[in-house]
Amino acid sequence: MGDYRQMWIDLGMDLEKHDILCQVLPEAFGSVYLSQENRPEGMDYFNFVVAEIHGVRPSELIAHQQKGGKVFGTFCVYVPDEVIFAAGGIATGLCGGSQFWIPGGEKVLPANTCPLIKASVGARLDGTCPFFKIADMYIGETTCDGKKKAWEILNEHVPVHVMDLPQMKRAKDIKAWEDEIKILMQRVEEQCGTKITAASLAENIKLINGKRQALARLYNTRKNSPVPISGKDVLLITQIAFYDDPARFTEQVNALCDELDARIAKGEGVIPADAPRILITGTPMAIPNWKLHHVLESSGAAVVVEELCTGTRYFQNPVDESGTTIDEQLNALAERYMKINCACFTPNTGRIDDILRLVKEYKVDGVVDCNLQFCGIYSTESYLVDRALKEAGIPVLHIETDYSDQDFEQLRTRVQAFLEMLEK
Ligand code: BJ8
Repeated sequence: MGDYRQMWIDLGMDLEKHDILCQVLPEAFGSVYLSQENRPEGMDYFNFVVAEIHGVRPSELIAHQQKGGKVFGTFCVYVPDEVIFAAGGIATGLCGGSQFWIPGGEKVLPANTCPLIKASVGARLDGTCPFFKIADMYIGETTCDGKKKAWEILNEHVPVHVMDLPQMKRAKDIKAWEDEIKILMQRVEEQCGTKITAASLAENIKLINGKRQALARLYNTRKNSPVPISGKDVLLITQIAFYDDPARFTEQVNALCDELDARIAKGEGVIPADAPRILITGTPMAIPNWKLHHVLESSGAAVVVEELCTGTRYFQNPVDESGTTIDEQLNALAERYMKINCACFTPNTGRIDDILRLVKEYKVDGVVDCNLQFCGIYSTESYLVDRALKEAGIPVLHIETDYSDQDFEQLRTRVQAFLEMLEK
């Protein structure tokens, strides 16, 4: 990584603690990622983004602020980035995916809080993540109870605007979400000192749709056998999608897809064609949470698709681009975002329909339903996921884990037994 010490000092970060993180991350990345063989050349860009994770993009965000721009940190795929970019702001995902931040979170949160929330709060309170320090405002949402309470704690350090997400999908709920997007729009306009116009919103709906299309193209390449790219690499790209510059990211993903198309034409892959094909469903995997993919793929499986917020939930369903007035556009945004299937909704049958559809489209042999510890909504929904998959005759393995490496060997044993069962 380049020398960004002065920038981190200016941000008021805890450099001593941060140095420890800077030592651990390259090691973890090297053993999980750089050990893979025959990776596409197009991964070089994404390797670079990770290697410079606390340097390059943070400096771009600071440069934006120096020109008077604002940065908004987000924690959920329901928050419409389009509105933030349309006001001239920059949206950046902030979910924490490292064990490193857990003790910091546990200083203010109960230990039986999900790791994603603990890590996110810890990253801010410990001062070891530049993204958390840079953001002028966080955008929270009323998805799960842990997050709702975490906003109150974070709000003591940085202004948090909370969007009230309805938890059913009736017409009145979609309308209510549209109203919430309108309120967000006003708040973002106030912060940025700009006015969103139908033209700026249309432009940014296109921009974010472009990112979705590129990701959809990338995922489509994985329908082939052998897969031209590992699940690990695709997970990394999806994680980077949350904070990279959207136009540059789209360009890089499309360039990678050109290379993957050429591989497919030659029948070239990264994992043998007879490897068991796995779909992962469950709670999101924020960077640098690569544990499950690593266990699966280093045990001989090919992860071919993720029904996750760091997966298909993030990019499927583009926003309708035909609206010409702000009201039409807000309605199109609400319609699109309310199609996301999060377990905080009741009922959430769309998620099960999606899993069954993806199993067919990606010719999946088995499903791993993996939830973060203490996530009540997803672990409760597991019962319904499990039943639907069993009824459809699809083998499923249920896993509950956290960010630590303590259960790594136990996970490996369970995953290997599952893969052996699929091979029979
Ligand atoms: S749309 S999944 S990103 S809320 S934080 S719910 S793991 S207990 S992240 Fe999420 Fe939006 Fe839904 Fe997706 Fe559970 Fe943890 Fe809550 Fe979590």
